[in-house]
Amino acid sequence: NIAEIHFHNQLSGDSFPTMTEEVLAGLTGKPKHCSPKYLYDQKGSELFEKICELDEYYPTRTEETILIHAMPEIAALAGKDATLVEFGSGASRKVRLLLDSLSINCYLGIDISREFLIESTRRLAADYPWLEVHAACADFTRGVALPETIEPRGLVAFFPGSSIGNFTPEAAERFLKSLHHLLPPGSGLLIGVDLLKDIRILEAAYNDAEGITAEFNLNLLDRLRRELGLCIDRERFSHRSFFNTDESRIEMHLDSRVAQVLQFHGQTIRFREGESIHTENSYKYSVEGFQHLAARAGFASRGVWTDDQDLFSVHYLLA
Ligand code: AVI
Repeated sequence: NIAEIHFHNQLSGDSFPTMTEEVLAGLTGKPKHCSPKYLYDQKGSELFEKICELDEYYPTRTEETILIHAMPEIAALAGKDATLVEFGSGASRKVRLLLDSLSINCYLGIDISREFLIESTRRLAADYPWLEVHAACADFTRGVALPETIEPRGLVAFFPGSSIGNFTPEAAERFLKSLHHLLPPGSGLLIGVDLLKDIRILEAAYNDAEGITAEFNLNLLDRLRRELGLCIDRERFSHRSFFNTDESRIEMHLDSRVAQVLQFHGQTIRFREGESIHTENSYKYSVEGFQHLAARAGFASRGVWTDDQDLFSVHYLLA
């Protein structure tokens, strides 16, 4: 019993560098880096779902608790018959909380991981038979657009999980500006933002005892090997993450355990022992710091909620 969804491909028609070009530029860059979006192949998306269940990884369950408590106020702000657009929908779990409590008749999930997106939106369509469900496989770091069949009325954008923290603050502002441009005045943006806190709590969340985060990070190398034919051996790298206080961000790296040389598309890539590929940043904000950033992008704050330990925040912003 497969529920029907309306499927859309990359929502922007512009031409962008390919994955090979981007990875090559990152590995030959100084310092070496790779965009965190490439962490999310099928396996990576599954590993991320496991991370969300970990004791150490507080953001997911904390955001859910905040959403549950704030739901009556969020419902009042979102109004009736809204269209919900979720960025980085992943397993589409949190959105169920909204679907159960808000007045929503159309849902669009946007995610970079195609099969994962199709599976999770199909499940959603089966569980909410009255809901019009759309899925768009798109890389929203390259700009945002809506499929033509989605009416840009009564829109509520949902960007949970503090994925905004995976952009640099400058890129976050650009992204929010483009969202502001896309959303008609009066639309809402419900966004989860992780907060600055005790370094020990932060570092534990990205260095879990079971090693799932390490596996999530190292899976990137398996993906580059499988999809791009890069001769790279995960045994020669190790996961490292730490809080960079000056930059207010968790950094995730893959450290080369040995000095090594790789060949990729005619380029020689040399690693010193201990040299890393920087694979992710996860910026942490104060409530006010994020409100200022959102204001610079044109959004007005209509509500902000946190948990009783001030671990995480959820903001309702008005376009
Ligand atoms: C998706 N994103 C918000 C997660 C984060 O916390 O920055 C990705 C993640 N990386 C390691 N653990 C989780």
